Amino acid sequence: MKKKLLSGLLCAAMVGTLFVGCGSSADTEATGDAASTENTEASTDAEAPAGGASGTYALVPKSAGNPFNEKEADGFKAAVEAMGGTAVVQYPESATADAQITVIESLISQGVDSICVAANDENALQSVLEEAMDAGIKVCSVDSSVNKDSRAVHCNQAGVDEIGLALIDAVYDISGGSGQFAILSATSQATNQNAWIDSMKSFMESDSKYADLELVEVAYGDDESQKSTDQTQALLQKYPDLKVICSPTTVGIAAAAKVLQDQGSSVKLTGLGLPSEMAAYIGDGDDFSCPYMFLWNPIDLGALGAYTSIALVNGEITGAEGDTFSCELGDYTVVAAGDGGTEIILGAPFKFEPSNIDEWKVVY
Ligand code: RAM
Repeated sequence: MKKKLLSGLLCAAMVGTLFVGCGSSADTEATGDAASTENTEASTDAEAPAGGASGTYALVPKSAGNPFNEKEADGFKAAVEAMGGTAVVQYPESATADAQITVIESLISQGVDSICVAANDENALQSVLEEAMDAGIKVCSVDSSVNKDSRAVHCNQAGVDEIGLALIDAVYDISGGSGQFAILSATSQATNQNAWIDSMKSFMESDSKYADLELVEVAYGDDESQKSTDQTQALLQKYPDLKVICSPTTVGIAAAAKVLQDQGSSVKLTGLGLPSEMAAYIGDGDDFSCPYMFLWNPIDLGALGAYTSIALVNGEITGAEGDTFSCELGDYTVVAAGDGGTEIILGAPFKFEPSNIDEWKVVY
């Protein structure tokens, strides 16, 4: 991993951009090599591969004001522009399906070529996305999926169970294998968080290893910093014996990390966080609230959404299982997804811990 980072930095020094050609998810290791995580900056000076992109490709993130979503959007925009296309990034007014429906309706009337959406609800966008597809617009989801009938394919950051297992194992490890833990999630309808939480629960049900762990509550901070702070404080008050909070959202984990560390709480934290936001809280010992956490490269995830949109519009793929395409990130195959639809997987979740957080906090 260090080598990849160094080679990425070297690449940066040489060509002034880390976005293109410095990494490939194809050589990502199973343990999570942060799939071309060294790609830190958006760039528009890449060579467009044959096939290129001449249309207008839209991204609808989950919500504005979330640094993860902004990095995802940076990656999307840079990839579209590098391919010669026009990128439209349109944030909904709030992290709700209704706000996304309004945005998608307007994209349909603008006649964009594709819509890539990080969904605030798995099912509620179906009718507007079907309308888009009927109008000839190619539709995929990224980060947080829409149901199988609402998309051609989903761009997934990592396998759902890979993430679920990493999280429940972290809770098990940090708690010492027993005791109370709580989950601080994003919105209650978020497809991605709900899938990861369900996966954690099914590992708990199916493996006696986790029998002494008690999930006391799933709280929702709605990917808003203040609400996540309030929810963390409420959990601490309600559960005096709480050992661990697991927050599978970058907004939630950053808010909880601050509350726990400022209060000198003995409750420990893990989950999914941006290294740049979490560096001050990751460490060993009582002074730090988070021993370790996981994530993937949000810039690359956005870029994968872009390349997938372009491949759909160009007719290189239809989103059917077995379809393949190549892009600057590597070679990808469309595989079956757990919901009966199909997906393209970016890589494996990567573990951020005291020994590597300083390297990664400057990357994303
Ligand atoms: C938040 C968002 C996003 C999720 C990350 C981990 O920023 O909810 O959808 O993928 O956390």
